[in-house]
Order: sequence, then structure tokens, then C-alpha cells
Amino acid sequence: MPAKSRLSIDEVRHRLADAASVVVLTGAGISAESGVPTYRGTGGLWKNFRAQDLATLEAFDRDPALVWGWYRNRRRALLDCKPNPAHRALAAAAVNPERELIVITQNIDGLHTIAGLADPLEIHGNIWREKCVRCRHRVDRTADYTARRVPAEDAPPPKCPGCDDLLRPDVVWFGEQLDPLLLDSAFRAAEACDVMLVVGTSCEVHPAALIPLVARKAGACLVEINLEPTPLTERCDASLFAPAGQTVPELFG
Ligand code: BJW
Repeated sequence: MPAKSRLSIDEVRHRLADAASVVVLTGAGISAESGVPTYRGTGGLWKNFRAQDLATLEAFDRDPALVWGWYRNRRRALLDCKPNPAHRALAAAAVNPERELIVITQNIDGLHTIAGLADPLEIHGNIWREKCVRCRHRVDRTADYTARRVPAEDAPPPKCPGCDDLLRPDVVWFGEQLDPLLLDSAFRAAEACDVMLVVGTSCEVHPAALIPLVARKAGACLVEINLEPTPLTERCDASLFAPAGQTVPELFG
């Protein structure tokens, strides 16, 4: 369903100001200006690594040490990444009592939380958490890494303190189901919002890519912020092709 007309950035600002409920779906592009690599496109993780070797349960079962090595390296790199103006603008906008603002993020980097946003819906998990492959016990390593208590390069994969089976990164790999409660909350928020902003995602990964379509079908104004067109562009009321770190603060300023 093509959008009827394209809104200017000022018109989008007015829609946001008038909205009772805003949902923001974020992807790797919102963290790009913080120095976090995206997945697709130039310099993207999937240009340099094969997802099927590192981001599937089969890969983990085959070689947990290899997978843990990759995730620990990514954690180390993330320690140098700080929230940027887009993360901070969303955190500030979320405390405006006149409007509900819910952030659904596909990102696992935790930068929304570090920016001060309470309870983003992290539908693809969080790289700082680990979960047991058997008993599902969860461990949060945020404090360890923040205090620079970082495992050695060749440390063995961590074990569950409860049942001694392996811990794995608490992220959603290809072929894995997203947390049904989180996903349900995301779709409900999308159905109920007046405006949905889709920030820095290629909209290629399902089921996350369906969330904006649900919002649009329910009548929301759909606005995309990206550097380039995506499969969603034709369905948007506005596509703002500029960096998130500049555009998101402009929208909420
Ligand atoms: C900027 C910018 C700047 C840059 N400012 N913008 C239906 C159809 C087709 C396929 C499927 C389907 N249903 C399921 C599938 C399979 C699969 C899938 O979608 N595959 C497609 C790739 C084809 N989906 C799954 O497997 C999902 N599971 C599932 O569906 O399970 C079903 C099931 C049911 C019952 C039982 C069992 C199973 C799971 C998907 C998990 C995704 N996981 C990852 C990895 C997380 C862990 C890790 O990081 O290691 O999540 S993959 C990766 O992609 C990551 C991201 O969250 C996700 C989305 O990427 P994102 O955020 O869009 O990043 P990019 O890089 O793609 O785009 C960045 C964008 O930013 C670009 O557009 C840039 O232009 C832009 N940008 N700088 C603004 N400064």
C-alpha cells in the first residue's frame, strides 16, 4: 500500500507533538554513529563473518568456543561505544508525561538503556546477558565488563552456576523464536500507536520487519529514518534520509 502523501520533517514534528502514543523501532543504524558496526551494507558484520557459522544454535552446538570468542570480542569493542544524540533524544522524549513513547529495539548493544531509557523492548536480546542452554538460568555480565573484568581471549565458554551446563549469549539467533511475550508487547504497541518511527534498520529480518506494517495497517503515521531506501520506504508517510544522530534529536527538539 503506497503512502498517500509524503510529509516534510516539520510535518513529522507536528505529528509527533500531537501524538498520544509513539512507538520507535530501532535497528543497528541508530548505533552506527556510536561506532557499533551494522550487520548489512559496507563494513557490516555479515560482510565479514558468516551468520550461519556464528549466529545459529547449530554453530554454537558445533563449536561453543568459536562462538564465545566472537561474542567476547564484540563485547570488548562495545566497551568503547557510548550512546549518541539519537539514543539520548529518545531517552529524554520517553519521560515526557504528555505522550507515551515505547522503544522496540532489534539491537543487542544495550545503548538505549545506557542512555537512560527505561525498559526498551529488546526483541533480539542483549549481548551483556547469558543464558543456560539447559535450565535457562540467566547471568548479567554488565557489571563485570563495566569494571573491565573481561575474560581472557582463550578462556573456556562460561558454565551455568546452577546446573553446570554451558551458558550462551542471550541473543536471538537465526531460526530461533523471539520471546513471545516481548513480541506480543511489540505488536500490541504497534497496533495502538499514532506515530511509528523506524530508525536505522534495513527491515530485512523477520518477524521484526512486520512490526511497522502492523502499525501502518492500524492507521499509524509511519516515518522512516535511514541513510538509504529500504523495503519499507514505499509504505512510509515520510522517509528522512539523514543520519539518526542528527534527525532524531531534530524531531523531538
Ligand atoms: C543508518 C545509519 C545512520 C546506517 N543513521 N541509519 C519471513 C520471511 C523471510 C525470512 C524469514 C521469515 N521469518 C523468519 C525468517 C528467517 C529469519 C530472517 O528474517 N531472515 C532474513 C535475513 C531473510 N528470521 C529469523 O530467523 C528469526 N526467527 C524466526 O523467525 O523464528 C521463527 C520461529 C518460530 C517458531 C520456532 C522457531 C523459530 C530470528 C532473527 C534473529 C536476528 N538475529 C540478529 C543477530 C542478533 C545477535 C547478534 O548480533 O549476534 O539480529 S541478525 C541481525 O539482523 C541482528 C539485527 O537485530 C537484525 C536486523 O538488522 P538491522 O538492525 O536492520 O541492521 P542492518 O545492518 O541490516 O541495517 C542497518 C540499517 O541502518 C541500514 O538500512 C543502513 O542504511 C542504516 N544506517 N547508518 C540511520 N547513521
